Amino acid sequence: MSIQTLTWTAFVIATTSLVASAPAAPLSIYDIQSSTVDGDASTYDNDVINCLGGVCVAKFAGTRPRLILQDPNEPDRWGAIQVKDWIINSGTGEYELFDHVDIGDWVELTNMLVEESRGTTILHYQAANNPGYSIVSRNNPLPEPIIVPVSAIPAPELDPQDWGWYVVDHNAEPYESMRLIVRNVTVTQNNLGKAVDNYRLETPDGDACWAADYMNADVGSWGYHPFVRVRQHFCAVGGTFEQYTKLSNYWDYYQLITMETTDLAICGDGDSDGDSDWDDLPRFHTCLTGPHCDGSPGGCLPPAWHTLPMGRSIKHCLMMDMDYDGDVDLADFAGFQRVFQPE
Ligand SMILES: [Ca+2]
Ligand SMILES: [Ca+2]
Ligand SMILES: [Ca+2]
Ligand SMILES: [Ca+2]
Repeated sequence: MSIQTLTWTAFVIATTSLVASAPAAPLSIYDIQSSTVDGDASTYDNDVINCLGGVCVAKFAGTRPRLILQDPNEPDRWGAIQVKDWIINSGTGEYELFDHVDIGDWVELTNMLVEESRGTTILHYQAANNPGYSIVSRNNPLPEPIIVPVSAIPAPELDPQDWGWYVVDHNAEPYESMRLIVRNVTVTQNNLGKAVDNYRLETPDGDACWAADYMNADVGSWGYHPFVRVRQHFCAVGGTFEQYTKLSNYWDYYQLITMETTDLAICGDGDSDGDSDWDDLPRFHTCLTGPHCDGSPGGCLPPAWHTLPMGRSIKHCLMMDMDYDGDVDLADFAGFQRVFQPE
């Protein structure tokens, strides 16, 4: 072998090893969620990947801390993912990722293990690959929750063969870990699901989904929010959407997880204290848009509703749109009078 051939061979080996050790191109949340083997589990399950990440829209401390990241570039489907961080720094006693990321931070992730955990795709932060994340920017606006028909996220069905509850299909999967809102629903059943903490939300047409409050900051780790009672009606219910699967125990269902009291919007209850009285009138006035929805600032459609100059932390005027037509006008004032119950 000539010197030239040897040199070329060495060059090829060096180049090849350089390519092989280069990090793979980072994936978007959409890439990870939308590539599935069966409409559900991600094809990246068990892979270690880099992710372009998204905006932190929620944090759930619980006993096993999790963040939820949503990519504002994917507002309609496959746009969110949960990230778990169970690694406590022995020096500081803090969770390395969870305790350093705030809501509104855009977080990029490296060397994350993709895990299909009980039906939900989760990125697993690993100590061995510290730091594993970087905060690209702070104080980003949160992507809007999307209003979906209840029929888009149907409740599971009971299989009389084994008395298990199973998803009808995976058409709801693109919404996994995204923030959703359903409207005009009534609690028709509770004590459902693996942890006996699910409840059924049903529309007047009989469409139904399952919900739970285990991530609700105003509830605690288990149990129902005090607003959640059988026969309670809500103008809107918001939350994070996730799947729970444990087929060995006959469970596979999608559930809407409320995150705070304001996710449970009782009609006419503008200050989220569970009743409709004089204190709710200011909210009605602020939400009052008139009958024309033209998308102008202060108009009737979200996201304008999000930016209303109210001191209280109510995110929507959906509790005041009592005829569900997308505006707050005199027709809704008639509805407000019907639910109005002063002390
Ligand atoms: Ca899933
Ligand atoms: Ca998924
Ligand atoms: Ca009230
Ligand atoms: Ca209306």
